[in-house]
Amino acid sequence: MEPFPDLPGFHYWPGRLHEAAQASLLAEIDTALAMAPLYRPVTPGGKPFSVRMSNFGALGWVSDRAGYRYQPTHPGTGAPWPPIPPVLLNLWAELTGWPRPPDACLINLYREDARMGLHQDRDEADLCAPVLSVSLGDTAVFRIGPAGKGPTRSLKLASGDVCALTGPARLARHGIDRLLAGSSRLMPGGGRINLTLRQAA
Ligand SMILES: O=C(O)CCC(=O)C(=O)O
Ligand SMILES: [Mn+2]
Repeated sequence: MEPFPDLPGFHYWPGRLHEAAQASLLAEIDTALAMAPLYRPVTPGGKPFSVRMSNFGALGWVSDRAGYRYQPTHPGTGAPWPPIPPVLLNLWAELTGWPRPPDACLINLYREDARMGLHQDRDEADLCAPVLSVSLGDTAVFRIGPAGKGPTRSLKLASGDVCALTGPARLARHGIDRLLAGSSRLMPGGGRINLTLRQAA
């Protein structure tokens, strides 16, 4: 569905992953994170992010003093990122219909007070390829507005919800205002994981 008719290209599939699928995806993420541990990146200005990150895929999004970029290895371990789980590749094929598979999947972990400021995803080579986002765990207040001028509005993203930025909404400004702590029991200790699939190269 398109929840905001004045933001064509922003698609939303509430509850796309049922509870058992969420739990098995979370188990796959946990296994992968043992090899590619979550870490706290800093902005190019040196400010720590409030989310912790890791990646799946041939390329992973990283940020440090040198800037934002995609790279094939984990900045801490130097090892390649773990492969993107097939369930996510299938979701991309089914929901986006894009002819090429994603080569990058950013993993964001939000604990209670974490947030993400309003930004555009624009570090990818082809800014026409869609961005697909999967939410697990506590509900987040997601904010989105058009690429240029125009009002932002919010949408609650709950565990199992999937959304996509495509076409005219590909460069929409978006971010996470806050979490609704305690809204999901999926993750031990609470919090939220967001998976963002992209074609980086
Ligand atoms: O956590 C989210 O839902 C958004 C994540 C995001 O926008 C990003 O990683 O670029
Ligand atoms: Mn983003």
